[in-house]
Amino acid sequence: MKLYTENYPAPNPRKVHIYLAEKGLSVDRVHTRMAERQHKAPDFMQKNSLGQVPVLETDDGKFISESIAICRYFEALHPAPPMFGRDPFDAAMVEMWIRRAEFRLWNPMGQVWINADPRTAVVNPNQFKDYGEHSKKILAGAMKWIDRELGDGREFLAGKQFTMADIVLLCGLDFAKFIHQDIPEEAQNLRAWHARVSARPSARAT
Ligand SMILES: N[C@@H](CCC(=O)N[C@@H](CS)C(=O)NCC(=O)O)C(=O)O
Repeated sequence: MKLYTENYPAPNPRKVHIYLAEKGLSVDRVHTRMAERQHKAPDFMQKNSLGQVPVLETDDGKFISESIAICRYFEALHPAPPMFGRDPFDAAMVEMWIRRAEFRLWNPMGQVWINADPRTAVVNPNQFKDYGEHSKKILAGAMKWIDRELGDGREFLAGKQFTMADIVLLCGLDFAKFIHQDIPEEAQNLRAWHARVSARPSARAT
């Protein structure tokens, strides 16, 4: 198997890197240099028509895009330790929080990156600056909402166990920091959660 991937701070590849570290799995990595636009090269577009990383090439030469789909593929091959829930309710909580983290936090974060960050202006010359600025507020609101949710004292986002939902949130928050959108000072539950999951060895996977 081969994982076409990019290094930190690319947040979607990092989800897979952290997941693999948690599972104790290693996969050959093909460094797909985004700065050199290798993810938009014709041969790469054959692997993923969206021209995005990560992409997993399976041993029988098939391609899987989407970070969560790649992790689910590994999960089916290597169920232990479970990263997508231990029973039906748990699994629903993990799915619920992955989707909430993606829709509520990652979406506005992506809009800040695309529309308000000078580093993407070259590839996105028609930035909607107002929308980018507005998205900063939506992103901060999402962080405060998750902070309130964590106020019930649970250790991890989807419950008692560290799961894929924590990985999605961690990679989102660290990328948000990279684009200067840090966790609000008053969001103490979220800050404590962030410190807790960042202390895991897997968080060093970049
Ligand atoms: N939903 C996809 C998103 C993949 C994605 O957006 N990857 C970024 C790197 S972090 C990328 O390749 N961006 C280039 C582009 O969208 O053109 C996933 O979870 O894998």
